[in-house]
Amino acid sequence: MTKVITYGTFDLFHEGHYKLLKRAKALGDYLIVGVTTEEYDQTRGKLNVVDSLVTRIENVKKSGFADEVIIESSPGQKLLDVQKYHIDIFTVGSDWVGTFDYLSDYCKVVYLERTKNISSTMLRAQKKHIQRIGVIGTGRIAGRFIPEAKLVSGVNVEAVYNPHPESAARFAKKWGIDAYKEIEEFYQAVDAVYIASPHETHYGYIRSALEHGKHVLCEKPLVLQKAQAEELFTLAAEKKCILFEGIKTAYCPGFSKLLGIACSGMIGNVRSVEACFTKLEGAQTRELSDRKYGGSFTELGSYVMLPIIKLFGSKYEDVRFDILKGENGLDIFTKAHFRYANGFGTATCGLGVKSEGKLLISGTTGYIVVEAPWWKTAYFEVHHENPNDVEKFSERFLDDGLRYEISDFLSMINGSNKSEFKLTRGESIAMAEIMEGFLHENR
Ligand code: C2G
Repeated sequence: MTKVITYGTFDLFHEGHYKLLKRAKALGDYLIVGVTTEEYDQTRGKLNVVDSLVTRIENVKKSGFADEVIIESSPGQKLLDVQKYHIDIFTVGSDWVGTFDYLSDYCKVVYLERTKNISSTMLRAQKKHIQRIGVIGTGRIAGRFIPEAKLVSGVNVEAVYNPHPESAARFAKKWGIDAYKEIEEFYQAVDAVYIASPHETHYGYIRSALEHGKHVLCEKPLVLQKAQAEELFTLAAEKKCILFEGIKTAYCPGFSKLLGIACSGMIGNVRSVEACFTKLEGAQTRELSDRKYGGSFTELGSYVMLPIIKLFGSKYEDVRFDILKGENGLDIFTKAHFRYANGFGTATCGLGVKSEGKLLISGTTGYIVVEAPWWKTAYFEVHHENPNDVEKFSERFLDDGLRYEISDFLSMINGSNKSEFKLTRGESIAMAEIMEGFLHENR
């Protein structure tokens, strides 16, 4: 008798799960299915799991392919199960290729092709909707988005669009999704889009996506002009669509905790916020060669403005820029100085100057310091006058950390406005205004 084992969360049970189990069963005579516990999914950083363990087990049983269901509750369990149950074949979807090769010393490891498009009749029949996401742009960040989206239950990245069809085809092949040459067809295939194209193209893509009734998660900077941001948020409201600016820091649990503490009075009244983010780039990179929209502030300014705007608000009295330019006239190091009625902020960013990437929040009774990479906030300290009086805080920030914004985006689409405060329209509009002021002065 050939014994096969497979594992999964099996949340919002869909056709992809069904087909996987069917093919797993066909590999042998007896199929064991391991269903993950909520705790295990939390430790491995999976967000938004909707169905309870009991429901997920029931759904696996209902498929009719499982001869036995077990519970998976810890990371090392697979190796033990394979030995304990005398398994001949371990199988899982192709999104995991390579990950479980270590089991091949004990049994055969088979990766079955993942089902690309899962929003089928089966889902509609169950009245559960999985948001089909399409990606616009195929650069580095788009590649980071896909593995992160896999860890958010309730979304499925299905499509990619790039005006250069070869780039789209390459990206689609790598990630097992569909490439579209025509943007109209692309919009037909998805419910929401993630825009990760060059900065200056954001406005056009956001507009067209909203006009097609698609929710939008757009990489920072959302747009480069205040009026464009206002217009797009108005359009989103008219179309009853979510428009969300993806500054990952704003949605990560550590940063939310930090803001809560800064506002709680633990350091008295906040009087100064200094944020710095530098990342050395070669002269040939897009960031340093795109004469019109490249440079350090358009690239990194959103991150360093964020804590200032979050803590002091959008109504600054003045903002002034100190700019160091490279040979081609692009800013390689920029400081934006903000003045508020009760304090000031400095946002420093660099692509051609390296500095200490720190976030320092000073208050009337103490200060908060977050070392680099503070934009992936995982650990910070609260200090007071007495140098021995230091409180330490930490939160998880997993992998590339995009899953937090994807999870909040999904909650907003599903009708919960509970995360809107993390980055409001007013804050995104204020940042677009500052970008506009910067570009006006310096291009
Ligand atoms: N799957 C698929 N097609 C999809 C979605 C999922 O073939 N469109 C497969 C996955 O590759 C996996 C199984 O269905 O083999 C269950 O998927 P999930 O519930 O997403 O579970 P996953 O996070 O992949 O967990 O220990 C858990 C395992 O490592 C897999």
